[in-house]
Amino acid sequence: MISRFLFPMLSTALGLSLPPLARTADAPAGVVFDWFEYSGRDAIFAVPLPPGSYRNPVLAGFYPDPSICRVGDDYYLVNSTFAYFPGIPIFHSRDLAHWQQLGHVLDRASQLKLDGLGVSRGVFAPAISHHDGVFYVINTLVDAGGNFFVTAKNPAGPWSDPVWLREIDGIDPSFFFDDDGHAYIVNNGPPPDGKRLYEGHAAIWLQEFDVAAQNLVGPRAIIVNGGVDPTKHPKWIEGPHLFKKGGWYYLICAEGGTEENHSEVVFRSRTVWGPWLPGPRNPILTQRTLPGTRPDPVTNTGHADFVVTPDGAWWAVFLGCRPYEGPHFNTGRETFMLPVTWTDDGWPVILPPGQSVPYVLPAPRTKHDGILQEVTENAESNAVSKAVSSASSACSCENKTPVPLTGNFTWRDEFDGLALAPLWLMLRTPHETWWRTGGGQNGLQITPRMETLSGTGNPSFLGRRLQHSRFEAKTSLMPPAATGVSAGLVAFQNETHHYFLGVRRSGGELEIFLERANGHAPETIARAAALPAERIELRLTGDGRMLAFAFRSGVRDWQTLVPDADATVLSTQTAGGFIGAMIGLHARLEP
Ligand code: 6LW
Repeated sequence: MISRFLFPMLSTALGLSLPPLARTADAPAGVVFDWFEYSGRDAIFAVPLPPGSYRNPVLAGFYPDPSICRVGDDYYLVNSTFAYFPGIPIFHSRDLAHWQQLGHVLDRASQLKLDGLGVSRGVFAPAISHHDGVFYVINTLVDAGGNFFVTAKNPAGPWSDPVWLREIDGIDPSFFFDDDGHAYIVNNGPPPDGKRLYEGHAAIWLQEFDVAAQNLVGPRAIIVNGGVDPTKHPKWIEGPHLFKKGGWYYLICAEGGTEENHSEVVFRSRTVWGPWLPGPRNPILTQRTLPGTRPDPVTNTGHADFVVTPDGAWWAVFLGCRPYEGPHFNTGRETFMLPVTWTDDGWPVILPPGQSVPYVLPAPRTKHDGILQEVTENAESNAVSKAVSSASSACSCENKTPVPLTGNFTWRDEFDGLALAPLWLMLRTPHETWWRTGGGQNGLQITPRMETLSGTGNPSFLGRRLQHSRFEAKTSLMPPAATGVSAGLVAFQNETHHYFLGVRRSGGELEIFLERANGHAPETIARAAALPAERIELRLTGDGRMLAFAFRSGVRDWQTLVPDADATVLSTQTAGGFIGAMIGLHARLEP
């Protein structure tokens, strides 16, 4: 009974219309993973959270380019996901500080074709808005179609197929629905006449949008050329958002590039077409002037979006990073939040110059904060939080155990739901269903396939975000029955930077191996024989730049395979790109 319904239900829960993977008589069986457990223990998160306060980052780990909107008492937030599938997680909150994932905006293969893309291409910065009962998410699919938007009546989905905006180039589009009935799309684009006068020279473009016809109309114009001070050759003006307050139009943008010079800047104008005057105290957020030696630094801050509470308080979400040593961070660009203050002369400030981003600060005051505070404090304790599958999370989730998204916690998935928890992502668009969970089946079954972590296909790999620099990830699996199959635990940054702690059969024996890709093709850096056992456990422990890989077979104690692998292999500084590391499960046919 169960298997008859399993595949259709899975497909619905992930929004995929995929044929089940055909198994020929001689194809190896799926590898069974019994459970997966992830614990994070960052020192900065051990600082207690006083009542009425919240913790930064609000979304720890690879949650970059946040965009936010409010509808009544409800807030919604989205992030970029590059070549991961499903794309663009959407979160809900009633108090701005505690978020729960509703699902993904791009969860169908028909919406998101990522085939062949490098892992840092694809879904760049999205922007979410709500207008006239409709939610809009606008985005750029880099190297795979360009700018588009999708719409939904219910933020939990279903979201429409993409409406492509072929006439716009550049990235980071954002809608602005004016109160006079006009609507606009503002985005980053090329400098005037496409002539870059210096590296990083870009512009902010504006064009009117016809809501009824769902297309762009009228002239396209540059409203900011270069950035705040063109004489200083500002780099990478991007991530624009428009809003109106007190008779002024405001434009906020990221400037400086998404690394150590990142910042947020502001302009204002009496008309939407300009002239746009830069604020007198730009940047309104940056950490680039702070000493590199400060403890627990938050770096690379910028790419903000604003929201106003029903009682008129302004808040900014933005991205930032938490390096563990020098410039190295493995947790990617994370979502932070700070209050916005307004100066007497009518300019917003996120953080005055020279101040560092606080990790704990007073929460927004909302009528819901009492209830949610209690829920989140429970989730943040050492109690093990269990996976909630996406099928049940596409609802108003306040009564369910929230999945912890920040702070220290342990999260365990026994894969007993009929669908994968929405934290699990895969590389690029799947074209067959190679994973199977729950419904009385054993744990998670992953069908080994030829695609590898180094390729540009959709390998049999499910990953969740690394959210801490001090962490432990463990799994238990049935060793592959057949030779020619390997399976295990992966720490993935990109195609050329990852670790694979695997189990395989070699000459009738069980072998544990560690593969490392560090800028080149993967190489095996350690091997050990394991005792025959029905189950093998694999463990990855991280602490700053040290990674330790261990295994346990049968009842024996943990055996360390490699005690001191280099964690900076997984850092953005080493690997480049826009994404954070993922930890997950993988099965493959041996190359
Ligand atoms: C994004 C751009 C940025 O589109 O990085 O930090 C790019 N800001 O605005 C990729 O996330």
